[in-house]
Amino acid sequence: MSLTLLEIKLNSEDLRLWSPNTWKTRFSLNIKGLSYDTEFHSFVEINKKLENIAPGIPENKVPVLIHDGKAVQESYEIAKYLDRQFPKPSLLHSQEGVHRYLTAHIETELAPLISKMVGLKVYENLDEENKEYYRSSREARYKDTLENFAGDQEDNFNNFVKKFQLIERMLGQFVWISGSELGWADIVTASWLIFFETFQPERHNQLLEIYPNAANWQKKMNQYKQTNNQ
Ligand SMILES: N[C@@H](CCC(=O)N[C@@H](CS)C(=O)NCC(=O)O)C(=O)O
Repeated sequence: MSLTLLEIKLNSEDLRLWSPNTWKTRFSLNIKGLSYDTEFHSFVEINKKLENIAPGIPENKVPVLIHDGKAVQESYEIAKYLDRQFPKPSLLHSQEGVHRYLTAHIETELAPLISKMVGLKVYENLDEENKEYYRSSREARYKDTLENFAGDQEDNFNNFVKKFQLIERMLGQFVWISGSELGWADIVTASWLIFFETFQPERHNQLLEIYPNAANWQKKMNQYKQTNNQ
């Protein structure tokens, strides 16, 4: 049996595992205790050659997981696929609606603020060709320059802290964000926090000083960051 995860790389070897979306799949595989290989591609390579590397995928995006020659794309689709192929431990617990609701909150309320706080740092860690691609694709998406999109960093952080309260409250009542068992909502939150920590370590630590439940939860999630497959 072979599993290969297609990842996205920046210019620096020190920033090897940074992408929130590929971390979602990394956590999914690690939680299930599966072994896998990792293949790194730049933004430009992904956009030029992904269809050749992983035939049949609909988008030029990672994560893509190749399982015995079959390519599966999109972190949530991959999680569902892994639950079908390797049922235990389950990531979705047959509770797709609950996980989708929780992750919609994370992806629409928290993730955009993280993107504002880290976007320019991602850009700084690209070579010239990838910088050009990143700037033009993001500016088309934001309909604004990277600099304007980033906005006021103090405001972004204060907003982020406010919106994170919901998660802190959940973690006061439940062991995991997903409830009594570790699941997809935990994976999504932890993956976005890794993105934040990679580029804004001080702000990230500041957040966890404010929210002790989240700090304890993150320690528990960290055991699933460990992998021999980097
Ligand atoms: N919803 C997708 C998002 C995938 C995604 O946006 N991946 C980024 C890496 S973090 C990507 O491949 N971007 C390539 C590009 O922008 O050209 C998922 O969760 O898999």
